[in-house]
Amino acid sequence: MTRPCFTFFLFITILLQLNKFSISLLEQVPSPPLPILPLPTYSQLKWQQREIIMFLHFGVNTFSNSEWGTGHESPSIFNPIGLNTTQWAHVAEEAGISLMILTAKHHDGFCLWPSKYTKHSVISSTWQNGKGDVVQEFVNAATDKGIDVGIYLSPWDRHDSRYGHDLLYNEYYLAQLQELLKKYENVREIWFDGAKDPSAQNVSYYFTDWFGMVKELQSSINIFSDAGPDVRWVGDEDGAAGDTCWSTINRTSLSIGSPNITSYINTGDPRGTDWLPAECDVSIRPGWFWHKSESPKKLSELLDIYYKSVGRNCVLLLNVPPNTTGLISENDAHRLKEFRSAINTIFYQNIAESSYVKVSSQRGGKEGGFGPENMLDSDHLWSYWAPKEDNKENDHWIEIWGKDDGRLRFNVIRIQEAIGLGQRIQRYEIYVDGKGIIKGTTIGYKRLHRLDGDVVHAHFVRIKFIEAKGVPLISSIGLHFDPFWHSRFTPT
Ligand code: FUL
Repeated sequence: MTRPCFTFFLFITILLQLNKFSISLLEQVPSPPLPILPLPTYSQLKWQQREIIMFLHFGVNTFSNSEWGTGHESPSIFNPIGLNTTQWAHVAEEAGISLMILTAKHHDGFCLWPSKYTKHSVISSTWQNGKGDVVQEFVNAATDKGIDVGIYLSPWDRHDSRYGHDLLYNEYYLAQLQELLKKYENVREIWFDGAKDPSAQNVSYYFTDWFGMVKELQSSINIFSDAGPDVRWVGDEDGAAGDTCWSTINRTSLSIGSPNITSYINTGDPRGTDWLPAECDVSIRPGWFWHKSESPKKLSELLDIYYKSVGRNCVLLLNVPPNTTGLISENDAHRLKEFRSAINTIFYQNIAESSYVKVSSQRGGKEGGFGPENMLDSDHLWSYWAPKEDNKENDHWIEIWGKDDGRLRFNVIRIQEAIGLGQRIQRYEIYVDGKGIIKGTTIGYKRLHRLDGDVVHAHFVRIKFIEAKGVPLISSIGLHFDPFWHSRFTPT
């Protein structure tokens, strides 16, 4: 007689356990999706968020009115009597710039700090009777304003007699690297230019030794070169990335200084096994160094550059060269301020914030924490919309609708991926009121589409993801109005 009773008891217990299990499943907060490798490092993420970095080319070329010094310049010509690095930092601060990179040594070999390994430096200059140190003043001024610093140390040295004697020269270069990275702390980026003397192409630079030493001395630094290892060159000096631009690439296919890699580094590689995002270097003026006869680019040119660099998943490295007095010229400072203010004007208002945002599905359902509202907050890395992974049709989309049947007025579309979990999207399409207007490839940290033609007045915008390496994870979207672009059209 005890048997049926026991079976019944067992049955009830199992039912209760199952019920408990399903309740606890329901109560579980869904976990974030797995990343798609490769991933950025912490320092690369910090770098990406800077968006614009300031480059400063300064040295004997500033005084000899040249771009590539011969190395035979007398150090006495270097005399910036009104040098004021606080003014440099102030200009950067006003432009919302958080990192400044200075040419501690350019191809002419003249050093802006008192290196103990050469006399061809500020020591032999007229400036401050040879007692000055531009790099130190630069670091102090930037640090005072909470701006980070970076250093450019040209491997090509047209002055030093050791250049061309591989062992001797590489030791000399490495000694200067150590000197700089020991003396000036918290350097956030170091710039290795691949240029070589055209008549001495067989000269070897021991990049592996140099990079190893750099990381040993300052591990959170980002090393820039044609081939990284942390930041890659974009392949041109116009500040323009490829329309398709992956932060991923195969480093083994790259060699520093090779002219054959420029198109590969311009676009990156969806199959790349290394996270190596691109930096777009360009000067605010025609030359890298200051020349009296030159003037800054127009605001519209700078905005074009912004859309082609920051708007294509890259960081813009904009050169603003100090003049012979040792100051950033008034017209450059003014243009830079205008540039920042234009960017703020364009992106200050996000029309999507006052619209309805609908999505194809959301991970973990309504309360899962991966809803469309995450695309409208200020966290552009770790707060993101994630669709369900089990969507059979793989049909992932976002729609932005004007409220109360109102129309959306914009001419710029912004989309950002949650790159902390990898760069995923390979193909997407954008429709305005059902009409296809954009067929896009990569997105990455930030993708900006400035629309051709006049301003759009639409009921809804649909972004459809066609192909991706995993489910799309979108950290931010925006519809913006660029009045500077609009003004290029004759109003009707
Ligand atoms: C180039 C150099 O030759 C230019 O003078 C400049 O420094 C630019 C940023 O990199 O390779």
